[in-house]
Amino acid sequence: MLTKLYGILPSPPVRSVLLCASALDIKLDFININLLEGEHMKQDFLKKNPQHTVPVLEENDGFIVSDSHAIMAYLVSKYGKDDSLYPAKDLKRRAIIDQRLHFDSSTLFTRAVLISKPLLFENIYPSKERLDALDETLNIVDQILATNNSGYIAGDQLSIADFSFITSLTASNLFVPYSKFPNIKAYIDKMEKMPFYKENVEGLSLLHELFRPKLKNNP
Ligand SMILES: N[C@@H](CCC(=O)N[C@@H](CS)C(=O)NCC(=O)O)C(=O)O
Repeated sequence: MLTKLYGILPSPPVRSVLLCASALDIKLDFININLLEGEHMKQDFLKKNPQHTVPVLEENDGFIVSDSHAIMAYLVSKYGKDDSLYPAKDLKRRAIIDQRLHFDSSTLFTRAVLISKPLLFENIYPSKERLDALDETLNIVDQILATNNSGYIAGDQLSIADFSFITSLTASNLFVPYSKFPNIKAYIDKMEKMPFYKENVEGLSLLHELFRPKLKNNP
């Protein structure tokens, strides 16, 4: 039996795990959890993840781990042919990747969610403060990419941090267009050409379909 991944395609962190699985060339059994119908609040799912978020990974021996960043680190360590996407022994490279993963968790994805969640569930249009906070974050990402100057978000090669950033950035584009951030634009153009990127396409377009009508009807 395949390892299970609980999620929903429009979710950026779910897609990060799918990009990672594709880069590792592993198949997962995808189980849809419809957040819009509240399936993440049902007892069966809450037993797996009391935080009621997707993605959640479940191994056949009953091992369960949630959070896309933790899941990707686990998948590389357990199933990777090598550890290049998340090094076990190169501590300095791993520290930089960890910094980016925490930045995504604490700031980039979170600031986008502070806009998307009220809009999706309560039709609350984002305040200027929230849009400015996301704009400020994208400016930081643009600077990281400029300083790094490798085409990757951490160090000079592909890592799991790229899977987090590419899904968070392409989702944030709904609210703050990245056209004014040249390094983000170049980064996305580069990632779109990578073989694993195909896993981002359908979910991203579903996310845009969900939000576009809501954004059109607001100031
Ligand atoms: N840091 C988490 C964030 C996961 C997350 O917030 N997922 C959203 C969907 S994009 C969710 O499940 N929201 C439902 C909820 O918060 O109840 C990760 O990377 O997995």
